Amino acid sequence: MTDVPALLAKLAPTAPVDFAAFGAVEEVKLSRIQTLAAGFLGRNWVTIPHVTHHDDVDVTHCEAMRAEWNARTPESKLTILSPLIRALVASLRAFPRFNASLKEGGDTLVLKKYFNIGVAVESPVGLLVPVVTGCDSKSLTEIAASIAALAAKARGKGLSMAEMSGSSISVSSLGHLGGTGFTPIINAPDVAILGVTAVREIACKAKDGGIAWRKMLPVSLSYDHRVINGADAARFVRHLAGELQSATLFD
Ligand code: CAO
Repeated sequence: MTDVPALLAKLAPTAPVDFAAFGAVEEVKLSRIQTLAAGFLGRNWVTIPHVTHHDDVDVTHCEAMRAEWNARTPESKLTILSPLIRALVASLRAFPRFNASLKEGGDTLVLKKYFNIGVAVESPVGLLVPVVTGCDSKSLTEIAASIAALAAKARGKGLSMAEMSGSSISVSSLGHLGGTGFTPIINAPDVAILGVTAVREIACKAKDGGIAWRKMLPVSLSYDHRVINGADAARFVRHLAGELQSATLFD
């Protein structure tokens, strides 16, 4: 049997490096938020056995409905994030193990009956994950308004610890910047995080054998392999894909 503490003790220590010996450098202090986040991210990366499942989700219909919505109600425009959160809530209902946390000791799973979605927000002082509460009872407009209000607070340093607590699962969207996939770090005590990158048009085979251009959203689901197995992660993402094509997503 492997003696894990003994194994860790044998790892080479990280030696201090005098970077200035190699050329000009400048030192910049990390912000308080960055220092705190570093501790949490490092802990989560080391203590949770992460696996990331990648897939492309067809959002052609969703994007058409969103374009219609935005043309109809320009005063409350939506990005893809709000319908994505609604589809995520429906997927959590179908797969309760994704809306859970492991209790200390690691032998009991707490299944949550609430649907609070953490949303990673980039701010000048670092990454913050405020939580949009009660997403199962919020309209798309209310979800979008909550994200906007929380993001504004995060960027203005006004976010409280309470507003960053109690998530079911988290979403990290880099879609406005591009990308084809990444490996988001789970926001413990959640057991999964959904990363999304930029929607892009892909030529697919149409039913008649010709070419059909489809809008695809790349999704990257990191999950805690102690709680979720790979097959369930694949099923969860396929379910999410179905929910994003639902005719009632924008009702
Ligand atoms: N594909 C293509 N375009 C997308 C997109 C996607 N998946 N997601 C958003 N966009 C577009 C929006 O439609 C919007 O377009 P318009 O300017 O034409 O209206 C534009 O990108 C900007 O969107 P946004 O970022 O303002 O809004 P959002 O609802 O997508 O996201 C928020 C809000 C707060 C989550 C986001 O601003 C943010 O801070 N993301 C950073 C998350 C992050 O850093 N994650 C990394 C964590 S790991 O280090």
